[in-house]
Amino acid sequence: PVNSLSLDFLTEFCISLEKLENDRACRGVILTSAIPKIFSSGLDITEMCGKSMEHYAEFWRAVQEMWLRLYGSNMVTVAAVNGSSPAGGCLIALLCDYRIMVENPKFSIGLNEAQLGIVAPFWFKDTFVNVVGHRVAERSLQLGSLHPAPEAHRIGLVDELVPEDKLQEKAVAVTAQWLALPDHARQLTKSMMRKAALDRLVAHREEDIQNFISFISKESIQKSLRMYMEMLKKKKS
Ligand code: CO8
Repeated sequence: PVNSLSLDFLTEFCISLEKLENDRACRGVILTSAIPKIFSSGLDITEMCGKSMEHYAEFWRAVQEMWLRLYGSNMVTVAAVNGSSPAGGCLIALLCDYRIMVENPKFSIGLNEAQLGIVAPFWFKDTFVNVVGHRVAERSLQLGSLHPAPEAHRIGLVDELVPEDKLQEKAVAVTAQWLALPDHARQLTKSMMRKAALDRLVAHREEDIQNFISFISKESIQKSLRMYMEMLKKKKS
């Protein structure tokens, strides 16, 4: 109901992306949500609570896989952010080539992990720094900020704001603009800009999985996540 990134969602997402990547007729992808007001609620917190070490490893590998495939995609990728986009939701947008968000200040976007008592891994941070620069990323990450759309635009986290009814049209126009360039030159340029970050995760993938498992299975972290989930439920009642 909130497009949370569960293991199943991430697996399906990677398979779909791979199919499109291998389809020579497909040169660009627009990522958006079919759910009104929510782009994605980020990683599915229930996948990180009370599960086995094997499950944490499998889940984290799937998150890494999504990151590697989307950040390294040869296609033009445009995020049409039509609602709230915390944490992993923000990450999906960050991995695209261009971000367009609905101008409604009620929708916010950011890497808010610190608010949950957890820490965004270095590769989340790398993509954030590559979009907004070091200082803005540092402050935003330390505070776990969720930026309302106008602020997200001001700090460069999203490239453009549009009225809700113009989002799809704008995303198609931007994609067409990017696709007007020769694929080869654009793809090599993209790869040059992103290679260092991609190589870094590939080189440290197993170590990163072990770090995640030892971090997430700590009782203090499990407690923070449980409290956060309770807070989400209480907010509703
Ligand atoms: N995972 C699992 N369940 C979720 C999540 C989530 N991320 N987000 C919401 N839900 C559940 C809620 O608990 C609620 O469940 P129920 O119906 O059983 O009570 C249901 O979805 C609907 O949620 P809301 O009532 O809150 O729906 P709203 O429309 O009012 O709000 C929001 C939607 C804005 C998306 C809101 O739900 C929200 O803010 N969710 C939390 C988002 C969040 O903080 N996500 C962070 C996830 S962590 C992450 O992505 C990166 C982790 C990096 C790992 C670090 C290494 C250790």
